[in-house]
Amino acid sequence: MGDTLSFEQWRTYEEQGYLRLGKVLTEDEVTALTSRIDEIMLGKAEIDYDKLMMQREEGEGYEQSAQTLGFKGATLNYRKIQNLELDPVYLAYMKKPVFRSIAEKIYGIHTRVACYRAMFMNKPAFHGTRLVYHQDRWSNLDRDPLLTIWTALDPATRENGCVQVYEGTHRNLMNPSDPSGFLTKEQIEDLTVNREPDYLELQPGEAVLLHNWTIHGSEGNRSSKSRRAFSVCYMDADTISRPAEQFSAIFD
Ligand SMILES: O=C(O)CCC(=O)C(=O)O
Repeated sequence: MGDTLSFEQWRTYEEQGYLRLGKVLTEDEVTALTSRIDEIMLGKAEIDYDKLMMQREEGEGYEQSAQTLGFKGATLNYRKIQNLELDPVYLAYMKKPVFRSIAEKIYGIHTRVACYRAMFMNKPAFHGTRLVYHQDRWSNLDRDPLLTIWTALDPATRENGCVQVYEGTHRNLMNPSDPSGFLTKEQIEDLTVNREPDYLELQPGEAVLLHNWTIHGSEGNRSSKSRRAFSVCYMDADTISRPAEQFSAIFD
């Protein structure tokens, strides 16, 4: 794809709260990212593991681990790995010109953009926790990040727990005073009773632009292959968090 979105694409994004971007990675680039994350999970990467948030999925005789800094054993059975902006291979992907132009459109050309979260999300074969419907927002920030790019590294299918979204839900914040963006049981019932979500089935190397308020979630993986993905949330670099955190600038 090119480095800028068309007028039509922006209109679809504004209506839906998400947009399928199509292929943003070549096959070789996908292989570079998948090999790298496997290397990280297996403890073979030259990286400061003490700075990576690594959460192990349950399985292989382990409970799901806490989301804490540091390596938790050589296994491909990780659920989540955060702080991947510290990895040069992932950082290079995050800086692609197309993402810069999307960030400029969303935050304005004079806004410095930082990474709020650069996160590997994995659903190992026959595993993977169900992620209940939520909006991506955090009340410890003085303004909401608005932009997430979710990229499939493996095929993402209904069977292996692709992301499911509800169109048009980006217009309202469901629980403004709640610290997290998770919907209540009643809100989920109301939302799902008469409506199917859009299942974001994607090929490896395809990405979706998501407004952070778009309600989304995913099921577990019922297949024999992993569902690896990379999700990056870009924020206004002037965002203040409590307690204070440092965020790495991505686009100056
Ligand atoms: O990968 C998933 O299943 C969901 C990821 C998610 O919630 C996110 O990227 O914000």
